[in-house]
Amino acid sequence: MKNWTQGWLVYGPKKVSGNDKFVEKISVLGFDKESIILQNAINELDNGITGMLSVKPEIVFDEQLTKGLCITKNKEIAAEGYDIEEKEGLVTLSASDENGLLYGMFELLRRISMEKPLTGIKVSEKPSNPFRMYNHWDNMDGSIERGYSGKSFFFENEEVVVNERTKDYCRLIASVGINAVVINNVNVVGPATHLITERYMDKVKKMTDLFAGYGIKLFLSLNFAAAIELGGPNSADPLDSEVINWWEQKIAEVYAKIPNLGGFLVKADSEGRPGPFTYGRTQADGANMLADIIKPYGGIIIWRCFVYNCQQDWRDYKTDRARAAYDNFIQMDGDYHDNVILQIKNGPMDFQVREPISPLLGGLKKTNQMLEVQVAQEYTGHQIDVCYLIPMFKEILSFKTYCAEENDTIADVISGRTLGNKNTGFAAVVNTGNDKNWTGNDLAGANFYGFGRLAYNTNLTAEKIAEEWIRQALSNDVEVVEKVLKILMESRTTYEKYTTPLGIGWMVTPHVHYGPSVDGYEYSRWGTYHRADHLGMGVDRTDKGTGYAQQYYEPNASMYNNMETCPEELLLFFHHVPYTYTLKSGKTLIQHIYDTHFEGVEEVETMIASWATLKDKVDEEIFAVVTERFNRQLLNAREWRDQVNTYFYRKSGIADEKGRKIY
Ligand code: GCV
Repeated sequence: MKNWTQGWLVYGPKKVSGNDKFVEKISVLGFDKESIILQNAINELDNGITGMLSVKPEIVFDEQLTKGLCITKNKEIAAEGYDIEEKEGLVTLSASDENGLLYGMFELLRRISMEKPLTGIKVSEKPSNPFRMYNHWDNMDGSIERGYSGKSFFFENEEVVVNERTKDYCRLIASVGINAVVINNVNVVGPATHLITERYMDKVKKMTDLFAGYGIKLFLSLNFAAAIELGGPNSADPLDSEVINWWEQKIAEVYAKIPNLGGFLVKADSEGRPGPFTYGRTQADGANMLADIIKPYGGIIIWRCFVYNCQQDWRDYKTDRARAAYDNFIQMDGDYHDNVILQIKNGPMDFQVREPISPLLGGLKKTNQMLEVQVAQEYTGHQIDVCYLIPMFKEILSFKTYCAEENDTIADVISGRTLGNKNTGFAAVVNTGNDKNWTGNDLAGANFYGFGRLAYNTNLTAEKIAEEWIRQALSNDVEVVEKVLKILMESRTTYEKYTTPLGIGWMVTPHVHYGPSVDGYEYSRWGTYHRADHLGMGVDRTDKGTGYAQQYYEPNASMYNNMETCPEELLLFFHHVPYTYTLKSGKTLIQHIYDTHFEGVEEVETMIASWATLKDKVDEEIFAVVTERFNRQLLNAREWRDQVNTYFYRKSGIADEKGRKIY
């Protein structure tokens, strides 16, 4: 008996909607029968159909059917894409490659699971982004940095674990179109540095092969100073020939053993991690050195841009952490070799519930870029509080950067449309662990599911993705779908209301990042300040302040620079604003803070009441887990409300117009 669930791949009995007649006989034409991906796809189809429709399909090869399901190779279809069409009782799934076949097969299962008829189906899909990637921050002792769902299922006691659960993980992520995964934390310390040595290579190879059977490339996070730690030269200088020789040998060794490894992800010169800056070299020097060595093997170097000074003085009003990624990377635009991808966090700070889009994204005009978001809820409620993140990711993707005449949104940049490049994509720090339900809170499964779906097709709406997840993971019952959809769709706004106002961010308990501590980071070295005094709050990032707003192309630069045109949800990110400033709603800033904090808690209460009505309609265990998390969310929301309101009441001395309880 597995002690983990099947997530959204729940193959229990479904309303048949005439779907059974299409799957009694299935023929595969033109694909290599020996292919592991094909075999995995067929097994999945077989299990899914048997479980959902009580039909045991007959599977044949290279026989053209007139009724039923034909899975056909068609070179015209885009890479990793698929077409499905039903005509006169025959469903044809066509793809040009095995990934496309696998994704098309999962689309069929999804439809069946959602009780949608296959009759009349006509879809044509191709991936929006070349790389669709999950980043795990798993450590080799089994802990997970910023993990809220138990321990790692990749590592235990400094060993690599490959088992049935690894396979189920592959099935889950392949079902939503993920094609690349980094299994270890970007902070590579201790035994993780040794993942590229004999000690671990057999196991890593086993995992790489298992992943490959689901069309997924395995990547490893790399310690930039590995040479020093693994007995090579006592340097990590990327221009030192001894260092280069050491890496040449090391990478040859790794690829001799694991020829299908995707490549490496590198966090350098960041939060104490070593990097090229130590040797007076540029980030491009570091990335290119590795990229040139790995190139003959078809490998990719993904280089993170989360490089900032984390030893700041809070008294210093000029240094601005928000500027750092752009300042550190923009000058070398065009210098990065073509198998380097710069991975850039969505915002200039660090995964807050509201931030502007990093000006580096699209700011770079000659460099491969990958957008990094965080599905793990580090700053958005630790998977205790519900926070469906896909609406936020949609906002990010649709942001117009003005980096080109056309095709200038973030979605364009990371799909490769803007520059016509192919080494681009969308990555997320994922929210899984070895908890039975994978994500701690079952409702956080919607983010785990949703990121993959969105990365595959950035045009899907957040509602559609949520509905798909609810129907597959919870129930097709209309009431369940409607109520959970409402909860998910409103959850980010609610979370934002009871936590930090108008883009200011932070105010969290330091290090842990759950629960309020308004001044927790105010006098720290981390560059994360709200600058509140008795008259107002917010950071002046205009041309009169830190100048951050000038990092955007026009008209964005002027829009943010001017308090009147700055989008209000980001007002305090860009401006220091008096508490008495009148917002477009007609409310003063201080009244807005009070109102949103009271509303936020009320909205949590409403969600809880709505969830409670579903007791007899969802799985008992899921109901209990989510209810327990909701209870904790309510306590958290109240604490945020009372601490934030009290803090700003005491600072400003301005009373709530509605005379509610503030302490
Ligand atoms: C993996 C934030 C997190 C760190 C994380 C870092 C990063 O600072 O709090 O835990 O480290 O981002 O993205 O590298």
